[in-house]
Amino acid sequence: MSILQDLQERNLIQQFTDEAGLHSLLEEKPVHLYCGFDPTADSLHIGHLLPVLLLRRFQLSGHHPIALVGGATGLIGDPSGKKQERTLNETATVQEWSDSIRDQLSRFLDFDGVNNPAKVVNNYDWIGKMDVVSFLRDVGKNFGLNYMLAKDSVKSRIDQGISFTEFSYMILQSLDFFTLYEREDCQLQIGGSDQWGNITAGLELIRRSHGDVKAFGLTVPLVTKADGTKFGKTEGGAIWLDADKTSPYEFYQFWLNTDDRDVQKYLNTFTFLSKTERDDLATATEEEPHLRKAQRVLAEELTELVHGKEALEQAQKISEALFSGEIRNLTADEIEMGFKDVPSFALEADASKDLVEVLVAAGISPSKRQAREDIGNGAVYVNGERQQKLGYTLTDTDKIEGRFTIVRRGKKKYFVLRYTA
Ligand code: 545
Repeated sequence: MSILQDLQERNLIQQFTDEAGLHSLLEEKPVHLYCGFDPTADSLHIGHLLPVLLLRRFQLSGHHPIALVGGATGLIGDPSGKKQERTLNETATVQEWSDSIRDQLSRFLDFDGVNNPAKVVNNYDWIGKMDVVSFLRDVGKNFGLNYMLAKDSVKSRIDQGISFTEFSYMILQSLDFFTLYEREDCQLQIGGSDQWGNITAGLELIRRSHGDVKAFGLTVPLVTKADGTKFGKTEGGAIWLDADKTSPYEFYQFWLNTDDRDVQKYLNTFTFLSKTERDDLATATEEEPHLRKAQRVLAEELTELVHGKEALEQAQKISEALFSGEIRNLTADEIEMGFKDVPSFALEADASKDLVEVLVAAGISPSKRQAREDIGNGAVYVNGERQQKLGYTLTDTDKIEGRFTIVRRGKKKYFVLRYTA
């Protein structure tokens, strides 16, 4: 199967500029292609994952991916898909974010291969040095005002307002494509569907100086959810690729919670599993939906891809411990991840820890009488073990690494006691 057939089968293509032309180019030789990422935050989130993985798919089929970090464009602000003018970020901040985005992107690509190693570039290297006269004479002259006003990113902002800064953004992205075309023989730009206008503007610029050349654009569709809510957002906010912002456990749980109606689509677009493997999982969902096998594989594939094998194993360990209630073997760090959204209560390390008093103080039981009843009924668990002794006092052995004690009341209600010095 050709790469384009594979992408089509996975439903990974929204739009092409010239399907037949691109198909024959990709079959003819290894092609250089790029996708740009503006440092508008210190991390990518899963909304950026499809184009990143698309670069990887192209690399796996022998092509040369280039990840562009928008050190310059990140200082300007792309109006595409934005209802309002952005506030400018500080130069130093954008610089810092550029470095983290570059490191993240690098994890998905292979730089060592002898045949088709990946590349990371930063558009500050050419845009940052450009003087204003050259910009207006050599680049700006190629863009008609009507052409620019007709772009969605501008047209949709006319009433609301758009600065000259954001209005000019498409020229910078076009200059990038043009520069990479000349310097790196880059013939294809990919991006999300919001990037269509910027990508085609770049093709226009290349055509104006190189005539009827072979350069192409391709966009991936927006990821949607069957329930109509926005993909990639949870109550806690975005699902980041940075483990410090979204722990591998949360990341794993996010995919595990995928709706049956969405899981096949996500397996197609986010994983590298073969058609047969994906078909088998579709059958599993149909025949034994309660086992959630497809969700489990999806969560495993993505957690390993983004965070590595060890982090996946840890996420699984935490998930199993929470599911079975046997949390004795969790480390304090694992508890921190697994119990992030669980109510917690601070306790002074050397205060008295009569269990009844702790249950009331932490709001786990509403009164001392109820607390005693809960303990007597066998509804109270300390670190996963039932504690039925009235008058029990928490000791140092109940402190996991001196930091936490996990109390459970009933089947599922968890509380974290955190010890403060
Ligand atoms: C800059 C210079 C170029 C080519 C492209 C760009 C960036 C482009 C853009 N892209 C988006 C983006 O989001 C922030 C990511 C880092 C926190 O704004 N003008 O930079 C997203 N992009 C990936 C997909 C996208 C797009 O990085 O294309 O559609 C999201 O899926 O919104 O020469």
